[in-house]
Amino acid sequence: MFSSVEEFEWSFKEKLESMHGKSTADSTTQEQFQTLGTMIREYISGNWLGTSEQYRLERKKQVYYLSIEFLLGKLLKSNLIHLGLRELCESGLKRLGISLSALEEFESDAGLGNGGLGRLASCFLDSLASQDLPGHGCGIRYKHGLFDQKIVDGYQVELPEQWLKYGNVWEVRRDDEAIEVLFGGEVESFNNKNRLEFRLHGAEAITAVPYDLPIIGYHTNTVNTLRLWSAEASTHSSNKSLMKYKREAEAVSEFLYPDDTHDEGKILRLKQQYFLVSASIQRIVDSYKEQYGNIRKLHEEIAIHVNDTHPVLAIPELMRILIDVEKLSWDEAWEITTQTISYTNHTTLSEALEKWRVDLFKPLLPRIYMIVEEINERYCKQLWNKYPGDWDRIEQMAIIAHGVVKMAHLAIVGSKSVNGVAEIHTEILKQREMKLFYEYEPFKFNNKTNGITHRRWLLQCNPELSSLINDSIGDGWIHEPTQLENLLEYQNDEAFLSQFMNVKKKRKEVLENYVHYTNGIALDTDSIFDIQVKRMHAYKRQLLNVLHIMYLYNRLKEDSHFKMHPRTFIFGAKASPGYYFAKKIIKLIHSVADIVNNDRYISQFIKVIFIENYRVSLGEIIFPAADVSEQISTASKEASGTGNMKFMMNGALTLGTLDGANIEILREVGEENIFTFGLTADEVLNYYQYGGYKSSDYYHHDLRIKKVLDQMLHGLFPLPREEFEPIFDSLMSYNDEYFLLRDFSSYVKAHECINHTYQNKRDWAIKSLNNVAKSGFFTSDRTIRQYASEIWNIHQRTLHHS
Ligand code: GPU
Repeated sequence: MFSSVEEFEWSFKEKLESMHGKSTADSTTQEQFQTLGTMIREYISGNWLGTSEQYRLERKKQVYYLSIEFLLGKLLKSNLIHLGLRELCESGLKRLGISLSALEEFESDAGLGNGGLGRLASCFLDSLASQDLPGHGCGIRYKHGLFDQKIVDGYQVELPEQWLKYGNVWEVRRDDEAIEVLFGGEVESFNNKNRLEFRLHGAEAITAVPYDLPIIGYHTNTVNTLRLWSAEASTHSSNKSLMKYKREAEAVSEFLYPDDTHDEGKILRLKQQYFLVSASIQRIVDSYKEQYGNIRKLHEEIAIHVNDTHPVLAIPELMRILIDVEKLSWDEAWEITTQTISYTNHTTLSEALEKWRVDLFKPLLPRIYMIVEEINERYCKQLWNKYPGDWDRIEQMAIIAHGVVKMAHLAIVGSKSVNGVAEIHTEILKQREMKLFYEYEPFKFNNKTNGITHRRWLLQCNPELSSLINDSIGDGWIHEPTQLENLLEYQNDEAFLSQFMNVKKKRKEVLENYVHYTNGIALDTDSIFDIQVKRMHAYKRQLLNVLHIMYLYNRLKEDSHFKMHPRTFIFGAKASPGYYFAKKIIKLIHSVADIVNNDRYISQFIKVIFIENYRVSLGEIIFPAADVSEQISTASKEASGTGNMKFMMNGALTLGTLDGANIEILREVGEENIFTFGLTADEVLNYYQYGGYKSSDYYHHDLRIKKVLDQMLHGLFPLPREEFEPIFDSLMSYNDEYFLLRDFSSYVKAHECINHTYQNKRDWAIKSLNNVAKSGFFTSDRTIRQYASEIWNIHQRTLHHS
């Protein structure tokens, strides 16, 4: 099918004809895309089957990565690159008058995630397969992924996302592996041969149907699986009207919750969590038993990882199966469960720590609730033995307290490993947020600094930079990205530096094209592209960026001698639909953009661009075009960040606080290759603990701040003062929870430093090159190797080349 261009051409025509009954000339882009996707899926089917067969034959320990989100993006291009077939397909299609890039463009993003957490899961799948590691994903096949964002008059409007409109060419529905998940009902206890046993009666069943996606490793035969569960009505169930039951069943996998780091207290969300967990764990145990029989050794052959607390019901669900179905004792079941499950924490924001009210939890999942209660009771007893009389401590550590189930506590107690996602984040967990748990079981806690797949985030999205790298240091970096360090030998090579600068220029032109086309605004590619793309959130401080732009505007207006290198400030961000403040910031960015971009004088120096509907596929054109990467969260608040790594890998210089992985970026590149500013995490946390910050002092004593805040209410925008009053109030009446005013002057200085540094383009290019060269540490291959050896104890499969 793919052994020569001619053969490809022939196969493609055949396939198009058999699938759609059309000739190339009459076919639509959709049909062509479907044809190519199908050919690829058939092409890898042997390796897909072969991979799982071999895991079985070699009795490889396997990890299942449970995640409520997988933000995959598009798959055609990466699949072709991984298979080494892209050039061949491109030529073959060209001969048929078809543009491969048009087909790649046509594909919808699989946007089954909100942001960093879901994208991390996708990078991990890529790194598992590419390193021949036995690891699979388990998630939900949401009918609608994260909403599409439209901007209307500067306001965000959400539209339902439709990624399945034309079906999904990569998936294989597996009816034979469908399984039922039970909700509600009552727990009945009975005696069986002197053993107290439990069963549910009157529960409602929802059928979980798996759709499997192949996860194709880079230049290897390994094809792992991402299993996405879809909810359907069960054939035997329910006394409700059939239509109502069907609607309710399907609702479980209808929408992804558009929340990022906020706990969504909706019962449907809890249903989704248990649906994912129960279907996945039941199937994992089934296939284990089929192969090994003896359930007592489950933890020796299987590892189950829970991505944040969303899938943490895996703990009581596994207990339920081991006790109620496999008839093990509590102690045996607990030993196996706590040796099987591991957990990653992704935030310390208290509003993001999941808590479920008992009065919601218990009726929905009565047997699971019983088990959680038992886990809690036994745990509290153990604590009592260790800390007799210390009620206060025990209450703080309990899993159930004050009528809520604390999911993070359940996760810590029921896992063998608890990890944070960057060094500072793990330290904050150990020393502050989870201090008591760390004191009790210090051995469980460890750090796994996040990473990104350098295949998508450099090789694929920046072919110009990749070729230049290949031409200088060779292509060994693709297998071992720390080899990017060899680029440092070219720091003084003028010819190389000029090519390196040309690549950046070229990539800025690509983004310019896109923005020009979509926003109708022309950009100056000689200006500094200063970019902040990430979810809109108060702690990420897009507002600080805007305040600084308003300040620059004032500066330019007031002082005709003030000169600066032209800057293009680019934003991309979705706000959770119910997050009022975040939506206000989107409106503010558009209002500032209107003023700035339409001012003849000002717009020579500054432009402000908001890119609508930021998503993975847009990230792929945005990261390569950046000169400056804005990573300006309030120190201690951003667990890691991963966009920071994508920018760095594409040669942007970070403008960042000492937060999350920024600290590790600083360590890698050295302080001459990064711009840092602002309070440290300790300073921030001490302010929270002991007080001492008064934002109004900064308003009254810093005229720059006073001016922009006053302008927000009146004088700059043709809007009633009420429009941005909530923003003003957050900074003044509510004492600026995220220390924007405290960090403002330090942020201005860092920007001045950027402006100054950029004057020497050669020096800038060298700093940029240092960032690319030191980005190898942030490959998710490294992260995954650490998970594999330090948590999961899984090993590469042996490849038999045929
Ligand atoms: N993160 Br909790 C999300 O994207 N969504 C969430 O619900 C939670 C965390 C992010 C962190 O904010 C970010 O700092 C981190 O890099 C990312 O998870 C992956 O660990």
